[in-house]
Amino acid sequence: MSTLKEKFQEKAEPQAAKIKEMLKESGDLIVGQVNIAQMYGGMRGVRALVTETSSLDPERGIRFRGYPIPELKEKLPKAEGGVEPLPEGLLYLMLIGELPTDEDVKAISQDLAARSDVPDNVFKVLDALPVETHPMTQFSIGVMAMQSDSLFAKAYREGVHKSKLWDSMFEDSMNLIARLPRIAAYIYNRKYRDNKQVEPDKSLDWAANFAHMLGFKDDGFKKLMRLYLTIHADHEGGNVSAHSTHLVGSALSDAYLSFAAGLNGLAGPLHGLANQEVIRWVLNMREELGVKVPSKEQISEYVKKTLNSGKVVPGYGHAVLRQTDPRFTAQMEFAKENLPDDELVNIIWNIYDVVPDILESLGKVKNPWPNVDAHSGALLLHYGMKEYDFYTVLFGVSRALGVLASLCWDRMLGLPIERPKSTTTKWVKHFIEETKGDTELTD
Ligand code: AMX
Repeated sequence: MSTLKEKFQEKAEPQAAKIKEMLKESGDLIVGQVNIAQMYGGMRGVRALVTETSSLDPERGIRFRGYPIPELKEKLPKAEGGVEPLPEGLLYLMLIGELPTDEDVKAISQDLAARSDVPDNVFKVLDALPVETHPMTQFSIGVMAMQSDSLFAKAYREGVHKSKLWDSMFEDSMNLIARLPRIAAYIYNRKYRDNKQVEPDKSLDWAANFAHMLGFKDDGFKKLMRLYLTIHADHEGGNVSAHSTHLVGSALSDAYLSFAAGLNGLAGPLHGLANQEVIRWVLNMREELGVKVPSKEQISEYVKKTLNSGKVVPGYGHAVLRQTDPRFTAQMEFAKENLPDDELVNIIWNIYDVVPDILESLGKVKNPWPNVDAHSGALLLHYGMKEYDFYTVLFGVSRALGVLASLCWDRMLGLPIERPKSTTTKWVKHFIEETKGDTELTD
């Protein structure tokens, strides 16, 4: 059986050649326009990136290589006796563009286990940080501490031909994916469990071993981790973590430098940090109201209070989606199946009944529906992970799968350094004056 790297090469090399041809023939076709509001408005809707691994439909949500989440849950290989997909299978799908077999996935699990040893210096670097440092900061530093191992940086320094750099990018990406759970678990155990570290169990799959190293023995938590690490892996190319990884990688920075940039973006409260913000917000609501299970009326009042104090309702809204996030739905289904009577989960569902109408009534929120972060914290809390500052690290472990698969594609396609044109408000004002002047003239 050929290795994942050989399969990637078999698939991606001819694709890279076809894209070159396509660009020669059709590179000058116009796909869109940009208006002034988009220049100041975070470039919403500007179609200016190519990302192969997944694509986001505003109404139907994420498609990984064309497959929506419910279909993935059905078609991706599972652990023995398991019901949730294995994230290794999604990595295969994103890299190769085809569904893997059970053997393909087993081979990835074994390969990741074989690559998973973390150099001692990384733990020393983490130990040197004040324990109160936010877990995402620690995680990013942990990733950076491994950068000296980069095979890509070494290959570049040794003058490897540009067309062959994808090979060392692939190796770095797989090494990084393999080691992230260990680093994340180390941070968790040092910060929250009196440094009680758990040695990896290399016979387990990637997600189950992560759950094990985090000190969770419950099979339910392993099951949750498999689902969690699958659904958070990718959300096309324009979101902050994917785009920053891609952008930094375009300077031929290696996978460590690029992924650390992505993690730092994920750590923002409008992006991946929203999952910790949701739980913080829900717990604050209970505390302020002095009730364990607030009624829908009480939730409604609290939402209005949040909005009136100039804050966002965390876990709601999206820059692209215009419907309930299928990743929210997948977690809701998991909860209905596994923990339907959980108090906090029921509060999350009541919030879902109340928030969209209120956000809609503001008349400015483009998507009043819940995103992925609205549900995840309640599931984690159910299994005993109460340290919500850590939640975004889980997101980061998962996000590595998508953004690093994309980075491998970037190098295989030989994409150039990213360098869009920026402009000044002075230029914009001048442009408006000229355009209006033209309009008046033609009138
Ligand atoms: N609560 C209150 N106001 C909201 C809101 C929410 N959940 N979502 C959007 N708005 C407001 C915006 O702040 C903006 O207000 P302004 O004009 O006064 O500045 C207005 O509605 C229009 O915004 P938009 O076009 O609908 O959204 P956007 O594309 O600018 O931002 C997002 C998208 C996700 C940042 C925003 O919806 C938000 O802040 N949500 C809460 C934070 C969150 O859950 N983030 C996680 C997103 C998923 C992820 O990346 N993990």
